[in-house]
Amino acid sequence: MINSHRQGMTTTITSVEAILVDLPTIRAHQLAMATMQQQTLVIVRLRCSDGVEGIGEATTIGGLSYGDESPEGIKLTIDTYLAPALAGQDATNVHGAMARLGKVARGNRFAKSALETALLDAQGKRLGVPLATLLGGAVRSTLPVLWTLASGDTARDIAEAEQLLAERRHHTFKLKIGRRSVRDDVAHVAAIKRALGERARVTVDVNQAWNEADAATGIAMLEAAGIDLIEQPTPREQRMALARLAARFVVPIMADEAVCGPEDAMELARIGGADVFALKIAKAGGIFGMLRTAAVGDAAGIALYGGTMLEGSVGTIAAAHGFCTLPQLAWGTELFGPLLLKDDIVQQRPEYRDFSLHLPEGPGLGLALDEDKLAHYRRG
Ligand code: MUC
Ligand code: MG
Repeated sequence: MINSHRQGMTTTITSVEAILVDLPTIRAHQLAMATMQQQTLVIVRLRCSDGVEGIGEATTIGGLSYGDESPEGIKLTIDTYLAPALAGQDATNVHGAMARLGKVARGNRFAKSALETALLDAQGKRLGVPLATLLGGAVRSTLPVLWTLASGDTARDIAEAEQLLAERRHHTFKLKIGRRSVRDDVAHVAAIKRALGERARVTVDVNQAWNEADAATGIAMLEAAGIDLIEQPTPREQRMALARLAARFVVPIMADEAVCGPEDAMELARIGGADVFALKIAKAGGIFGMLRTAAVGDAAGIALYGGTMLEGSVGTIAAAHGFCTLPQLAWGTELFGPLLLKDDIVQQRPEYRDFSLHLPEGPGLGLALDEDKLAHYRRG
C-alpha cells in the first residue's frame, strides 16, 4: 500500500455528479408542513480512477419545509463546492475525504451524507464486501419497518392499514398530525387505534406543529387512546419544552428534528429532552455521524429508532446498512421510503416482507442503478 502510494498509484476520485430525480408518490402524503405528490431525490455518482463508481443519495421532504437544505441547494453545493474539493483525493480514505469536505463546507449535512455513502459504496465494491461489513459488521440482517398513514382521510388510512397488516408488510403505523386542531387530530388518531386495536402499534409524528400547551393537552388524550410514541410535538429549538413533556408523560417522547448529530444528542441527554432519538443519516451528515449520535443515545440510556427522510432505494439502503450495525434499535425503523414511490431508479427494488426490510447482500450498498429509469426521471 505504502509502495503504491510512493509510485503515485493512489486510487483517486475522478468525478462527482449530482442528479435531481423526480419520482411520483403512490398517493398524496400529508405532513404538518407539506403535502407530497412526488419526491425529489438527489442522486450522487462518484467515479474513481480504478473504474469503480459509488452511488449515494441526499433527499429531503417538502423542499425547505423539513430541513435546512433543499434538493436544488444540495445539487448546487455539490457541483460548486464539494465535488471540486473531492477531485483528485484518495478514494479509499473515506474519513480523509470527509474531513476535507468539513473544511470547505461548515453545514450541508444532507449533501455530505450522499457523498459519504458514495465513497463507502465504492470502497465496498472495491473490496467485495457489503457496506455494513466496512462498518464492522451487521448484528441483524433484517429491520422492522413501520408504515406512515398520511392520506389525510381516516377511513382510507384504516383501509390502508388493514391491507398492509393482511399482507404482513407492516404492523406498526405512524400517523402524521399537526395540520388540524388538536381535537380533530386526536379524534382521527383515536379512531384508527380503535379500529386496529391490539393488532397494531400506533405512533404519531407532530413535526413540531404544537406549542407546549397544545402538546400537553394533545399528549394526555393520545396517551389515554393507547398511542405508543409521540414524535417531535414541539419546535426543534425549544428543547426544554420537550424535556418538560418527557418528564410529564409516561408515553415515550421521541426527538426527530431536535436531534441531528451527536452534539444535539449530548444536549438532549443532559436535559432529559427525549426518551427516544430518531436517527437519520442525512441529519447527521452521513452514516458515521449517525453512529456517533447513536453512541451518545446508548451512553445516556436513550432508546433508538431508525428514521427516514423518505429517501428512495439508495438512501434507504445506505441507512439500513448503518442501522443493521447498531447494538440496540429498540423502536425499529421507518425505512419505507421506496414503498411510497410509484417507481424506482435501481434495478432490484429493496425487499420488504414479514414486517421487515431485508438487507441486500452484494458488495457496497448491494444496488445497481437502472440507467433507463434514471434517464427517464432525471430533471431537465
Ligand atoms: C419525519 O418527520 O419523520 C418519516 C416518515 C414520514 O412519513 O415522514 C417522515 C419524516
Ligand atoms: Mg419525524
